[in-house]
Amino acid sequence: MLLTNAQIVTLQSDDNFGLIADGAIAVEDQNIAWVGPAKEVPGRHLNDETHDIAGRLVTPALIDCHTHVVFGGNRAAEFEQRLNGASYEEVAKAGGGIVSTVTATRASSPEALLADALTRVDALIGEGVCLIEVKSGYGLDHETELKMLRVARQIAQARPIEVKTSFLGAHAVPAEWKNKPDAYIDKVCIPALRAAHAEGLVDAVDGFCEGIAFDATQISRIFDVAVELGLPVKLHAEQLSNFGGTKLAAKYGALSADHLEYATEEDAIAMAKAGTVATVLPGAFYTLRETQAPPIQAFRDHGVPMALATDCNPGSSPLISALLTMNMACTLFRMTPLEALLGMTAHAATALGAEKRGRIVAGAAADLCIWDAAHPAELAYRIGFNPLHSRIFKGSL
Ligand code: DI6
Ligand code: FE
Repeated sequence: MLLTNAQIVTLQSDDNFGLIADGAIAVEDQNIAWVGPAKEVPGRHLNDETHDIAGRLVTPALIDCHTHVVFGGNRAAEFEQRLNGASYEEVAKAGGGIVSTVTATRASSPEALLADALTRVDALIGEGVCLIEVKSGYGLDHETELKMLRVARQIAQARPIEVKTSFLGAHAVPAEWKNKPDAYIDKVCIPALRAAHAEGLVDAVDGFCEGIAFDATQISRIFDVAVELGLPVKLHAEQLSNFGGTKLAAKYGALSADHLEYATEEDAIAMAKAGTVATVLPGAFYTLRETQAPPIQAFRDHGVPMALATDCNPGSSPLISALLTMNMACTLFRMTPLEALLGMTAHAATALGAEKRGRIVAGAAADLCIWDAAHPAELAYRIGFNPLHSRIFKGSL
């Protein structure tokens, strides 16, 4: 296949988005075989099946590198209670909060979990997303953690999308292990991780390093098992306080540290040295009405790549839009439209250890978006508007 008459946002350089004004892309066997100016198309591609895309904009497909799209129920009632004056603690005592999602997820059949997750995945696909990460972490028992990860794998069978899974057994201490976080890690979390890995269900290991969840010592015991199993790690770090997660993540050479509102310049330096991506999550910042933004300038100054993601979850970020995430990153965090697009493409790919994704370059996967837009800044600029014309997944329109 040969795409012609395209404005190609290659992201091969930061200079004007790496734009090729009148370009062509040749696709062969699910990969990009050639990209360049229209008048330089090599002779071997001139007889390919040609699609004139009428001057539209082409970007790499979007990547959502931090989601919790598999979960039971929702928390709209809790949202309402809080708007009527209930505190987060009161809601939790009344059976709300993360515990209610754990209860609903345990009670849901795999079929129901999948059907529910697909409603969210379809919305992301409709905006040009071709790769998502999906975490466990609402099971918090052996059986349900594995059930969530099997459902996450099934998403990629049910829809034209690629899925990377992260084991997040260390998301919260479940009610039955209250005040016994270490026992929970030893008796539930680590055995579930080993079993999930043995079943081929785990691409990375994640944790929630926070006062209300697990400390760095507890997370490091899980990360040690990840290292033993040859799995990369990532971490929810510095979301509500500076709790040492970023330095821990850097020490383990994590793919990414995520949230990072309370990270410091020193944390940014540690991440730069370790090659750890900073994944920022404006949906959670917005929903929790946080006022301290992540240290974006420190990430820039020290050359830490910034990824962006929805953090789609029923509690702190019921956000199911990659485009709105990009807009929020610009408006709330003062990221530029180029940084937002890199955050949803090339840097998101790095945060997932996904090679050959996120830039339009020969040899990369042919996962592309065609937009009814004239300039790449338009993607982050509008609020609640989707200019996607079509999506190419693994070389197929
Ligand atoms: N950070 C968050 O903001 C969510 N998980 C996490 O590690 C909260 C999840 C929830 O409230 O259900
Ligand atoms: Fe999260």
